[in-house]
This record gives sequence, structure tokens and C-alpha cells, in this order.
Amino acid sequence: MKKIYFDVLDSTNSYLKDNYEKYENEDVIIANIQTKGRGRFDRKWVSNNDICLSILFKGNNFNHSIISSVAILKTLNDLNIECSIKWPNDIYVNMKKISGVLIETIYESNEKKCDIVGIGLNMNSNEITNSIGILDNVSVDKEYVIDILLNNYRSILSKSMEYIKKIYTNNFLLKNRIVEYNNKNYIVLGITDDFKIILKNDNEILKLSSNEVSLKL
Ligand code: BT5
Repeated sequence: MKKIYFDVLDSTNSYLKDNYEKYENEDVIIANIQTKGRGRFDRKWVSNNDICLSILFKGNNFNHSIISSVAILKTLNDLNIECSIKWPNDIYVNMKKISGVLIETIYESNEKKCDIVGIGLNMNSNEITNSIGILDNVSVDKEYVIDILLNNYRSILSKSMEYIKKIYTNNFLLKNRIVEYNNKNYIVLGITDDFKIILKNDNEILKLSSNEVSLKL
């Protein structure tokens, strides 16, 4: 994975969306400062000297939702920080969000061109309620964390989906929790093989994809 640095970008994902043709498979765009970070559903991602990067994947079909979560989880565990994954791919430490992932797929004339995996990982907590950073837990250099993260990502790409899913589900924060969806309460049973969340109440069982729903803790 080749690292390409920018001092300032509006968003590493937006930059790669506009420029993916210039870059190779597994190139990594890293911004020291990101001014208009994006979350899912047009939400904002705030950062201040934190880790903001996007990895480009051309011509393969990995499940980056699950792979990215496990790569971030392993990275924090390598730093002796305990954490959990909130479906689909937020990482929480002590019930506070430390990392989020925005995955975008580019199509041209119905043909898939690439996946862009954007990772925001806090070094510091910020003005967002319930955020936390790596430096709140351990003293470590940002570049060192980026290298561990990319090494973990690379190594997880070569593992079986069964192995990756096991790590994901063993660290799955929402399991057996009550969540609200469409003004009704459901218990979370787990995730399906195609990464949908399974919700159950007395009347129904739902399987929802991450494009359809955003669940609060
Ligand atoms: C995400 O969205 O969590 C995906 C964030 C992805 C950011 C990376 S940075 C590199 C790349 N370039 C981009 O432009 N984006 C990606 P979502 O699940 O929608 O969560 C967004 C919500 O998280 C916001 O509405 C806030 O409530 C909260 N939030 C924003 N910034 C945060 C932060 N730094 N730490 C913790 N929570 C934050």
C-alpha cells in the first residue's frame, strides 16, 4: 500500500472520487488536514490532526465494511486499547466513538470501477459529544498508527471471510441490545453473511442493510 500525502484536502474520499484514474490499486491518500470530512448519509466528519485516509481498491470484490472494521479493531488492540465494533463499521472505546468508515463505490456506465475506503481515526477527542481519541489512551505517534493500520488491512485481506467474520462478531457491540427502528423497539440478533443486521421484536424479524438504516446506541 503506497502512501501519498497531502497537507490539506477537503475530503480524502472526495479527492479520490475525482482522481482515482491517476492512482493504482491499494494506493492510500492521506490528508494532514481535512476541511470537509464526510460521514455516511451526508453527515459531517470532524478532524483536527487526526488520521484521515482513503484506500483505493480497483478490480476486486472484498467486503470492505467488515475488513475495515476488523483492521481498525486490531490496530487499536495492538496499541493495547480495548474497543468494540458498532455495526456497520464504527469503532467505540468505552462507549465513545473513536473511528468511522465511509465506503464509496464508483460505477461508470454500470461498470464498477473501484471502491474507496475512507477511514477517520481520532488521535484526539473533539467537540463531538462522545468522541474519544487514541491519545486519550496511549501516547503514540500518528505515523506509527497509520503504518500499523495499513499493515493490518493488508494482512486481513489475505484471511478467510470466516476468520474475519468471527473477529467481527466476537467484538460486536450491538449484540442483544435494544435499538429503535421506525419508532419501534427491536433486539439485535446479529449480522447475516451478506452483512445485514438482524432485528427482532414480537411481530417480525428484519434484515436491514447499512444503506437502509442508521442505529443509535
Ligand atoms: C462515519 O460516518 O463515521 C464515517 C466517517 C468517515 C470519515 C473518513 S475521514 C477520511 C475519509 N474522507 C472523508 O471525507 N470521510 C472519510 P457516520 O456513521 O455517518 O458518522 C458521522 C457522525 O459521527 C457525525 O454525525 C457525528 O455525530 C459523529 N462524528 C463526526 N466526527 C467525529 C469524530 N471525529 N469522532 C467521533 N464522532 C464523530
